[in-house]
Amino acid sequence: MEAARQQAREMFRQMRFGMFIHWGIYSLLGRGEWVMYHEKIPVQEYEKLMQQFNPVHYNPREWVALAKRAGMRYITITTKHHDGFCMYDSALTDYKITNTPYKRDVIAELVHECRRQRVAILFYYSPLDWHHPAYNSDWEVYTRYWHRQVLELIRKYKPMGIWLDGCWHKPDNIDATWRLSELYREMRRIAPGILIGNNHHQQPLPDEDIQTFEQDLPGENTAGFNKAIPAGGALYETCMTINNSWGYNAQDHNHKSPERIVRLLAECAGRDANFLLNVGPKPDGTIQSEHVERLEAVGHWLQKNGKAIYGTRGQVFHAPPWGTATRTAKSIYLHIWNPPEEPYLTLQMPTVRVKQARLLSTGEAVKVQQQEEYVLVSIPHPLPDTADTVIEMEVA
Ligand code: FHN
Repeated sequence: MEAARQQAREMFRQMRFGMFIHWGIYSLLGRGEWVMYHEKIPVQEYEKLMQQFNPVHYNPREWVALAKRAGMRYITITTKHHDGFCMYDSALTDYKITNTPYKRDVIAELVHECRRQRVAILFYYSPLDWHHPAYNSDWEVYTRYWHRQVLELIRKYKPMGIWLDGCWHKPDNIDATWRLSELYREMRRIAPGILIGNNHHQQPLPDEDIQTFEQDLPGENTAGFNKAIPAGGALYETCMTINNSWGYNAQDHNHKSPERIVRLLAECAGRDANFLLNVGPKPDGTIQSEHVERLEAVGHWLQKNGKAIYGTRGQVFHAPPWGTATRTAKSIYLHIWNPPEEPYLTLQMPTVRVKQARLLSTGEAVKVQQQEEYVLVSIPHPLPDTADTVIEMEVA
């Protein structure tokens, strides 16, 4: 594997926490990103949204600053969703953001801010396209179109990775149908270190770097497209919504609590997975306050406990009832939110010697009793952080 690709994979894994952004002209209707399909809106009707799209309050500097306040190290944004509308200045279509009253290339502006604020950026792109006339009439023409758009995105904006989503629409013989290997080869020719993810709901292809688990944790389900397929070396990434909608949905108030989001982040890291948490900006370019508040709460937790997430690996214990655990070469981090009755944890760790332990957020020492086959770790009652109390154990 190319050194540049290997390096990008390692950097991606160490980042652990990203912001997913689903934003498009569908946000004008406020009923999610599938509104065109669910409400059977004819293409000519839906296209009119383009003339209304004018996100005057779009502020990429604030979006990136929010991601950083949340402790997110990368952003993955939709450049084209299934509706076919391009949120960037594509040379291959007029159905794009620069032909709206807003006129500006929102992707270019976000890329600039990410570079300035040193946040990595990846692009979501949907090969599935409800708008392009050739999608249903001339598969060769349409394949050339979408392949060239992906290459255009890489050449023009140099993202860290491409996150494809929609090949599940034609799932048979997926590589040949969508000519993925041919595209991946060309992607890697022009950008050797580019990361490739494809949410096709099947086993990752050899040239794919990221295996996506949508609204799910690796290993949680063994059925359907989320089954925890033994990654052929691919990195795991769970993507989730804060409420239940990817694109802005004014009626969806089912927002996860900050506590639940912190635990999902820890659960992902404990399963050696990144956590890509989604926001669906409003048509005016702002992110709804319920999501801003939750992101800032997670960022506050990460300020005190980030060492137990960033740059760590998972798979330390198998499904511990008390929470989860992450590790580095020198430390094991116990993430505790469901403590046992006893005032201690019993950890089966026959080959590990614990040198000392402390509460990560305060540095307060924690008592550890080393036995032959296991270790007893005292836990404070009540837990100082009900969302996730982290104990750092320095190990020999
Ligand atoms: O259909 C899309 C959906 O709109 C959204 O983009 C999610 C995000 O992972 N992916 C597809 C559903 O699997």
